Amino acid sequence: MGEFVRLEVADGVGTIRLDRAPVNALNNQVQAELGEAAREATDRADVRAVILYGGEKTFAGGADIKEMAAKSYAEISTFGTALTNSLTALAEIPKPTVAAVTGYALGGGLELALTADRRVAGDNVKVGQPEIQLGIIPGAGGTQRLARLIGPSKAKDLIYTGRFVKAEEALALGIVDEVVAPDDVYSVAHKWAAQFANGPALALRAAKAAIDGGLDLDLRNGLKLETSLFTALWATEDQAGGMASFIENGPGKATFEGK
Ligand code: CO8
Repeated sequence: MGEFVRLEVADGVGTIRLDRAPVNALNNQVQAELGEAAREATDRADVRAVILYGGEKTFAGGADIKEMAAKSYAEISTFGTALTNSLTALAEIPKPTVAAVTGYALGGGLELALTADRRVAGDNVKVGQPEIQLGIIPGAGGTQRLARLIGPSKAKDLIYTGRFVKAEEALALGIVDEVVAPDDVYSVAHKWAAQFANGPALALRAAKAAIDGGLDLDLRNGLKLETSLFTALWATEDQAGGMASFIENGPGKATFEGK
């Protein structure tokens, strides 16, 4: 349990809660605590799905500019590598993850939201990669994850200009997946996450590994990855139980142990 980042677990859903007023700026300590929370959410069997949440006001305003400004080259390269590693640990949580985005998700804040499988946003949010206005570029996945998500030309527009994007455009661009009333952001994200709390955990893990791993490969090798992950599920109780349930009781009635 960190000072600024904590993992709260209830009924199979883990919430990684950022809590560093006023805008959840990502400093060295937040970076380290995000990595710890990612590892805890990965390791704990009672966490079956994860929500990234910055509270009702704002998701995250980016890396801590005041801490970053005076760093030496050696210090910023250490910090940049560590932040990227922590965000990669979040992206690699082998369970469904969703970011509940309120207020602003800017710079490292948007990069944080991009580590999730899905983004639910309030209709008043503003997202963007404003680093160019500081004379730098995104350094914790923005040039990579955003370009892969929305395509290179749209990502270049956002990264070259640094402009803030409102909820409606963010939805149209595919940066966020769902726009809801600001007060409903967490509950809508929670409803999505909760449906996996009693799901076939190993099949969900395989689905995420196949999609995310396959996107880094050519089609032929992606299909090989899929085949090996698919066939490995015959080692699970959930495959045996899921198919037996279908044969005996018809579709959609199976219950899963996550084993
Ligand atoms: N870092 C540090 N302090 C911040 C940050 C930040 N990113 N954002 C806001 N604050 C502080 C403000 O300075 C202010 O502090 P104080 O009250 O002491 O004056 C307080 O938070 C509130 O901010 P505002 O008064 O500006 O509040 P507004 O509601 O008017 O605006 C915004 C909020 C829109 C979030 C605005 O503050 C803003 O534009 N912030 C900067 C956004 C930004 O540029 N983010 C990108 C940062 S760079 C980055 O994320 C790189 C990531 C990759 C790093 C990899 C390492 C190599």
